[in-house]
Amino acid sequence: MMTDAVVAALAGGGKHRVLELARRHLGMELAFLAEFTDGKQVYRGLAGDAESFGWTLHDGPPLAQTYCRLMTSGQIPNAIPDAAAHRVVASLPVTAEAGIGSYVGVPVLLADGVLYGSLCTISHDAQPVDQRDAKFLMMLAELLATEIQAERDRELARSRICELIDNRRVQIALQPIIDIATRRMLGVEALSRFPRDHGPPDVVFAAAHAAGVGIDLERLAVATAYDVLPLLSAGQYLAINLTPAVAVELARFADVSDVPLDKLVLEITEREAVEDYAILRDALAPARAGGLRLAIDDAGAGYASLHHIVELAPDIIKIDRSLIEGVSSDGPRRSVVKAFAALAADLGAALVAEGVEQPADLAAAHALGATAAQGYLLARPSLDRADLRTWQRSGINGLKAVAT
Ligand code: G
Ligand code: MN
Repeated sequence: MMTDAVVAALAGGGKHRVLELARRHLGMELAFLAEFTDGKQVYRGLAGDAESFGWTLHDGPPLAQTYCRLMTSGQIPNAIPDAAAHRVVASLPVTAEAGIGSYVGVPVLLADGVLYGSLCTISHDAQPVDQRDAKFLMMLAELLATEIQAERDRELARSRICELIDNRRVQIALQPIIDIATRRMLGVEALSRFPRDHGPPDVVFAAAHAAGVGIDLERLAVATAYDVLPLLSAGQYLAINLTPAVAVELARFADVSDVPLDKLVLEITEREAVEDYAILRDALAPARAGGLRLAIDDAGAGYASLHHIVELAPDIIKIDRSLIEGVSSDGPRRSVVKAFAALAADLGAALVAEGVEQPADLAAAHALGATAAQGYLLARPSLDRADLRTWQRSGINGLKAVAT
């Protein structure tokens, strides 16, 4: 019963409710969570009549004069039913100053065994508290410690991401998209890369969104990718990747007047659902009217099945690499690519085969109707601006990264 209440209290947001639960269950006047920091006992949570004890949040006395320090160092027990009758605490100044009659306190230990502080309840009157009450508080302390640890982890993750954003530590890797017939570069896809110790890009973006700064990171990535625009030859495009939700958000605040929209392709992945197509269509309409092209990325691999294509009338369809790998020898894959080719032709969309690694798959995709391709076979997704210049001069053969 009590455990359910505790879980509900935590799920319902937190520390204060757990403190309130501790106070009520023990029948005390005040419950508090204190952090031991810089030699002080700082109150991080107070539930009950803190004022009558003269205590305020984020304030606290030097640790040396506290019950909690004596308790965590084993000099007093966890439960003191009558402070006036206790040899050690009776003479502590705080006993008279705050008017403490009884006390139950337990340490709060974080996952790594580090002492965070204490969870305590106090009353002005003497109360028949005992070790059973302390045991109950210990259980709550464990739950609070989990919450505190999670908060710290979140804060750490947030500051790591903010450091990335503040110092603009994103690099853009480029991967050409090639016209299969002519081997000319139609455009480049921009892929964000972050310092290795932050993990792969999708993990970094997910962490940024979880930390509430996802849009800032997305905006930085897009702005950095735009640096490539001046390097493109006439007719070539820069493709950037956004999830549907981020596309709506960025489009809302975008000042599209500075961007050569006719050189830009927005890739929307099929791996993410679109909650409301009308909202996405409306958000993108001004930019599309100005020349922005829309590509459906990872087509055939997403949960959205064909909905994105039907609802968004893309200019480009990019077939996911899971359908391209082995297309030269796999009947069902051939059928799917052929169907995409028919669909693309009907919609007037260009068809790109993604993730081409084998010459036979490239030839098959071409024969089945894909006009453009992208993949390790043609160029790695790791070109920088200098590589791009080389490419502009000497085409596919000028690239050291090209497989043969
Ligand atoms: O979903 P999207 O198409 O934006 O994904 C691009 C990713 O695909 C990049 O991270 C890139 O590293 C990867 N990629 C590009 N070409 C190939 C390829 O030929 N094979 C494989 N396995 N991955 C590729
Ligand atoms: Mn893409």
